[in-house]
Amino acid sequence: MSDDILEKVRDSLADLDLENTLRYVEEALNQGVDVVDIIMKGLTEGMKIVGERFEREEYFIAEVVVAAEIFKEVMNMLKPRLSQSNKGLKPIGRVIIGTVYGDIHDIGKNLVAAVLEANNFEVIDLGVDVPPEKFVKAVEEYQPDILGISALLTTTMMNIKNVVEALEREGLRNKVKIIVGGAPVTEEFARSIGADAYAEDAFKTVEVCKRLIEEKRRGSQRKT
Ligand code: B12
Repeated sequence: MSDDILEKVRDSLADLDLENTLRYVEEALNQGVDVVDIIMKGLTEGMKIVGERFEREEYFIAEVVVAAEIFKEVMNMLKPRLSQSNKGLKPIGRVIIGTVYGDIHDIGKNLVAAVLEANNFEVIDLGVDVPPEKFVKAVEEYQPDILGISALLTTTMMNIKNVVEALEREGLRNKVKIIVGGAPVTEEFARSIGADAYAEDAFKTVEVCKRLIEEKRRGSQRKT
């Protein structure tokens, strides 16, 4: 039953049909389907299909832009439902997040930020196309527990390394845990550039960030 409606959400997003995407998301909510499933099995899977159609040249940039807009609109509607009642609670930790220089993809980063906030992290979002100096300045200014860096292109992935190196040069590397992610990024890559952690999706990110905070509080500099 719930798989059926999630397939409809997935396919209407993939077919760039805003009206039906919203309708099926409403229906899924009315059926009691978990918001997490709507996001991961419906919207994210739909976006994967859009990527595949783009690769096969069935879609062009214009279609991908429309899909991105639908995704964002639905997320605006779902975001309040993601939040647990954190009001009055002390945040678990502070996270700065941004998409690397040369890269303007932000749907995944925004989703990570929204899910972290819903799980009681304080999040400072630096946006997209963020140069290393801006990451460095933000780490200096806000002294976060964690820095999250997103890259969606194989060509911009290496720019994450420049951020890690810039933090090292400024003597800030040991003050912050670094987590990286985005479609082309892997655990192996994360290790190879000296990041502390990798997470494959927004919900895993919460788990990993909690672990990083504990490690940081224990004062351990051990790589994860
Ligand atoms: C939407 C999209 C766009 C939109 C972006 C709109 C926006 N506001 O973000 C637009 C149209 C602008 C775009 C442009 C381009 N794109 Co594009 N795009 C996509 C597409 C279809 C979907 C990406 C997406 O939003 N997915 C949904 C989200 C929810 O998933 P996600 O981003 O992977 O995020 C999750 C995880 O990765 C992780 N995560 C993400 N960030 C972080 C950060 C941290 C810290 C952590 C822990 C985890 C984490 O958690 C997220 C949530 O669960 C992908 C296809 C794909 N398969 O990824 C191509 C894709 C990424 N794009 C691609 C390309 C080539 C381009 C362009 C170069 C096209 C062009 N010729 O102009 C430009 C580049 C522009 C630039 N300089 O950045 C290629 C990249 C190929 C490669 N390997 O390098 C892809 C893979 C498409 C393809 N199959 O060819 N694109």
